Amino acid sequence: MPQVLGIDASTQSCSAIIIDTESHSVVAEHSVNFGQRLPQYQAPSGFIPDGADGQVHADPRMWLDALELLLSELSEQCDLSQVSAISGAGQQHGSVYLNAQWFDCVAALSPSQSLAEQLQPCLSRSTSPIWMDNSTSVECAEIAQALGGDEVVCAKSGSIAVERFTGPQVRRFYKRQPEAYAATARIHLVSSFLCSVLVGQDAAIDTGDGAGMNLLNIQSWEWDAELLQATAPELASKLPAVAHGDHCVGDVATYFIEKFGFSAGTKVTVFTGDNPSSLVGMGASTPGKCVISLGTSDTFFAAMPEVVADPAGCGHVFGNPSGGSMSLQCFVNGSLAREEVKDKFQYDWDAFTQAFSNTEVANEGKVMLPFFRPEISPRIDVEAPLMAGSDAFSSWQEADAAIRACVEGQFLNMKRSTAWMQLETSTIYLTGGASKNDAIAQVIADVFQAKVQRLTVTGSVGLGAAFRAAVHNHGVALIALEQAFCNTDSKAMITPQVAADRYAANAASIDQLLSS
Ligand code: ADP
Ligand code: XUL
Repeated sequence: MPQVLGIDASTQSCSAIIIDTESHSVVAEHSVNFGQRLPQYQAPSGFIPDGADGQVHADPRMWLDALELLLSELSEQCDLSQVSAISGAGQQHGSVYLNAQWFDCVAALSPSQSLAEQLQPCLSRSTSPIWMDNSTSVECAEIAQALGGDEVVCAKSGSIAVERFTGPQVRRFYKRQPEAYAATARIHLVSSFLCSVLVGQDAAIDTGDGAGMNLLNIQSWEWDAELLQATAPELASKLPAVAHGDHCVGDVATYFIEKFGFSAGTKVTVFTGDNPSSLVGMGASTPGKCVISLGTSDTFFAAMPEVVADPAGCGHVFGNPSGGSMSLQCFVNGSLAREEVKDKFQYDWDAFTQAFSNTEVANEGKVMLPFFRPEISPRIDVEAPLMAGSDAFSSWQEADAAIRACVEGQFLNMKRSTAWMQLETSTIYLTGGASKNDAIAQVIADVFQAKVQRLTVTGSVGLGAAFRAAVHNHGVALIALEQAFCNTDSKAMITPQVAADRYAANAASIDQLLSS
């Protein structure tokens, strides 16, 4: 059977795509938005707002309920018994804490009750810290000190100790709730948690998502004993196995066969992180293509021919699900920052887009770094945008200029922050929820002096997961899938409309804002 399913469990929604690997068509696509469909979890943007001390958590039962809704609604659109292989991806770094009941419970899921009802007793921590959490500065410093400095942690794990990464999050949990930590028998990532549920057994963490934990050694691709020791006691026994991206975890569990009509024997490939999966779905598995993803976070990433570390300590090396490694830089103030500026003026996306026609490129020198929450690229602990220009602009009296400044500032900052990757950026491949916005794409083209391309099939995270299921379970050639599904819409290509030096003064102002 040629149909494969890719699942994308991202920050704000859980989505699915089914593709036919013989006819090269999209069979079905569906998405469930957490905030809209599951308001009982009080997470309008996928996380519980207003956490104390930089804490950002979500309820893992919300992800389970969303998975059920997604598959139930998908089964109304198409026949899931035709799906022969599945893989998936999750928002990176977030962690799920489970007690010893987990192992038996996940293997005995009954279709007469929901996943959330059955797995709730297994949670040793009721909520999960996610990638937006920045509450662990103290723990990051402790881990760095124990290892002998940031450089050592970075050389081992591909990143310096980073607040949102799983290891520092685990350490904070261990320090603050030692009994609950002791009662934790397994710590999963969002990706490996959902994969485990799907196969009804404890699943491995892949090298793509595992490298976002400050626990995995990127030379050996095994848990690093020193990093584990610096993080929390007896951590090795609480972590699942590590697997490369081609690992087949098992067959889909009876729960999903009986409830949603999957066929017995449907194979499941190990899940990965949303960004590594997007790398595959964008047809960027081999070095040479540079991707910007505009999801909840903005990310900039590419497959790398060799491991390159960021001297500023803000970038990351992750495993590439297709082999080798990838580099990535993440910007916290992405889509939600654009939304904040839009909502400040009660604009909709059309009015937001129109603002670019009402203003000039480079915005008469008015610049903004829209850091509504502390930024990580670069690290700045502020909770309000940094602005420079006229008084009226800086006091939010110029709606259209503020919108242009927000977007221009985001990508001027992205350009300066990602220079360490030394990538050839004459073409940039754009994906994620905001990538459909031509005005944003034009700013990217102008700032980077690059052609901006988007794929005709959107949802690169789910598409990458579907590709991985087809490649690793059915031996389908990745190149054939890329040729069939990763076509760019040439009519929608955006090219630079201004000279390279047009942004020079604004770039200098951004440098100044960042250094002051
Ligand atoms: P994630 O995968 O992180 O859950 P998505 O890739 O689905 O997120 O992107 C969601 C974001 O896309 C929303 O937060 C929203 O700000 C943004 N978005 C949606 N439509 C537009 C638009 N027309 N212009 C700009 N941004 C948009
Ligand atoms: C990457 C990161 C985010 C999350 C959510 O390091 O923190 O991009 O993966 O998309």
